[in-house]
Amino acid sequence: MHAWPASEVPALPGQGRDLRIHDTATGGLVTLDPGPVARIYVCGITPYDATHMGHAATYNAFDLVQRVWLDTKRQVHYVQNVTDVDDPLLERADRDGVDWTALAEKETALFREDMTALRMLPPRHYIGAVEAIPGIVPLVERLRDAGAAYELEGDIYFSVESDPHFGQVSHLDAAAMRLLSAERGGDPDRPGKKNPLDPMLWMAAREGEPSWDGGSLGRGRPGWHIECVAIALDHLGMGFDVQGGGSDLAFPHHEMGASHAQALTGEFPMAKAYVHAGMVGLDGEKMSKSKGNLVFVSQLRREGVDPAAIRLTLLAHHYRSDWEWTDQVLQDALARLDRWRAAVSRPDGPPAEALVGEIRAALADDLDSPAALEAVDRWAALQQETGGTDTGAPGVVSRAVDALLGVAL
Ligand code: 5CA
Ligand code: ZN
Repeated sequence: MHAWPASEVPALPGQGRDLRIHDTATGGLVTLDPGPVARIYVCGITPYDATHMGHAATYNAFDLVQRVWLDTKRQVHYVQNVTDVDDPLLERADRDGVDWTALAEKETALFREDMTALRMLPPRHYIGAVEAIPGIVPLVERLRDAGAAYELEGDIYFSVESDPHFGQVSHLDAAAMRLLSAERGGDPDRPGKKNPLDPMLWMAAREGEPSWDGGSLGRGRPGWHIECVAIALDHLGMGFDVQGGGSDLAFPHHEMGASHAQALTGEFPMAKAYVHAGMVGLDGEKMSKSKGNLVFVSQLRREGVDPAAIRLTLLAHHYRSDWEWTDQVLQDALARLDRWRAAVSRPDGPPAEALVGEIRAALADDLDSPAALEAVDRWAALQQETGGTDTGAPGVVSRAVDALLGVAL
C-alpha cells in the first residue's frame, strides 16, 4: 500500500539530542540508543471512519519521535499498518450498505490527505492487513505446531501461557485484563478456551464475511494482534526501538502482540520501549468512532482551519496526558500561529541558537512539546518587546519549528 508524500525536513545547525521516553513496560523513562537506523512500529488506523483529533494526536507524538531521531542524523525505519479487515470495519460497511473494501479505501485515502496536511512524516512501509495475510498464515502455523496455539471449532487461539513474559507490557491484574479484553475485541466468555484471555490468531471463514486461503489453517481471516506482529517482524525484526500507539492499545493489543512475537522467536523483548499516547476526549468522554463524539481533521480543513493550527493544538498538550478537545484550545493555537508567523516574517530578531537548543532539549525529554512551544513563545515575545539585530534568526526559528515540530510558518 502506498503511504503519503513526505514534507521536507530542513537540516538544523548544531547537534540533536538522544531521546528519553516513557516506556509502559518498565513504567519509567528510558534513554533509547538506536543504531544508525532507528526502528519504530506505530499501529495504524482501522479505516471505517475519518481521522479524528485523537488519532491525529497519537500520530503527532510518533512524528515527533521521528523528528528527534532525524535531528540526530539517524535514518528512521518507520512502519505503520492499516487494519483494512476487522469486525468494526465489516460492521460499519454492513450498517451503511456499502462494500467494505470501498469503505476501507475511501477512509485510508482521507487519512493520507489528513496526514499530509498535518505534515506527519510518512512511514517507509505502509502495510494493509489484507496484503499481509500471506505472511501471517505461516506464523500462525508455526505457533500452532510449537504448541503455543490451539484450535477451537475451526478458529485458532494463541495460548497466553506460552509466553513467560505475558503481562509485562501492561502490568494489569487478571480482572482488569479480562474486562479490557471484553471491551477491546476479545472474547473472554467464549466456552472452551484454555484461558479466557487467549486471543484469536485465525478466524475460520464465517457465512457472508470475507475469507482467504489459510493453507493448513483452512479459509479464514487473521486476528488483530498477529497482523501487527507479522508486519513488524517482516519489516523490522525483533528488538526494534519503539512500539507505539494510543494508551488504549497497551492491553490487549500490544501485550498480546509482544507475546506472539516472543513465543515465535524465543527472543525478548519485541520492542525496547512501548510508548503510549494519552486519550483525547470530547464532552467528557474519550473520542471514539464507536461513540461518535468526534472532531474530524478533514471537517476542520473543509471549514478552512489552517492545518498548522490543528498541529499546534496537538503540540500544546503533552502526548502522555489525556485532554479534551474544545473550541478554546483551537482558538489559542490560531492566536499562537499568528504571533509566530508575524515574528518570523520580520527581517531580524534575537539570536536563535539558544532557542533551537531549548526545543531540542524539551523534545528529547519525553517529547515535552508544550515546553518547546513555550520556548518559541518567549523568543517571539522578546522580539516583539526589544527587537533584535540577528538577521539570520527568523529563518533559523522557522526552520527549527518546521524540522522539529512539523509546523510550517
Ligand atoms: N488499527 C488499530 C491498531 S492496529 C486501531 O487501534 N485503529 S484505530 O483507528 O482505532 O486507532 C488508531 C490509533 O489512534 C491507535 O493508536 C489508537 O490508540 C489511537 N486513538 C484512537 N482513539 C484515540 C483517542 N481518542 N485519543 C488518542 N488516540 C486515539
Ligand atoms: Zn496494531
